[in-house]
Amino acid sequence: DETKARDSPEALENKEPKQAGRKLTILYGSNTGTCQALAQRLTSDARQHGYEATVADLDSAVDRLPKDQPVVILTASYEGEPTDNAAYFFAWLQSVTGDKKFDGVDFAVFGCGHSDWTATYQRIPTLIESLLESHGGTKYADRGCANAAQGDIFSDFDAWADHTFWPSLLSTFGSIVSNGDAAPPEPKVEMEIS
Ligand code: FMN
Repeated sequence: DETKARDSPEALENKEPKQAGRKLTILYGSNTGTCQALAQRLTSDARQHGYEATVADLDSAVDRLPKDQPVVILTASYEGEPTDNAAYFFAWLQSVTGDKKFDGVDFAVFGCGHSDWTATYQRIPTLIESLLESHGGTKYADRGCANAAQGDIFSDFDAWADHTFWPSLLSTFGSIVSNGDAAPPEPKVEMEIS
């Protein structure tokens, strides 16, 4: 019976190598660790959505924003300026000219801020989004924002991730988990009629 199952066409189909997870790049700008922690959180969620995530700070992406996989940027602002590990990245974005540089860059942005900084609330995430867009980048999910002055940054982030980020990412780029693995059949329930 086992041999039969192994040699059946269905069994051979199941021997096809599983595709590796799709790729996702997570970039953060963080001074005191909040956005870095959110990046770690997203990384562990990625796997269960069929994505293999790479995490790095924004400065490591200067002149190398990937164009072959979606990018998600999580960042704070300080007195309206970028974090220490996003300063080169932000200066580089501002130096870009023309409307083609980020053709092929698919991105989404989440900002952490504090509304006590009234004039510069969410300045850096907002500017990163508009600079990427104005130079040809494509936004695949609406920007999220958390305000440290009210509520909890982590639950605001989770709400954005669950209701905006993942649904947009999965509908734009697909998911191995949902496309590749058929749901297991319903167990048969046999009822005894007496
Ligand atoms: N948030 C803003 O939205 N705009 C600001 O201009 C701003 N300036 C800040 C300046 C200081 C000195 C501090 C302590 C916070 C400021 N914030 C501002 C709030 C931080 O961006 C927010 O707390 C964020 O969650 C910090 O993220 P991080 O831990 O990843 O660095």
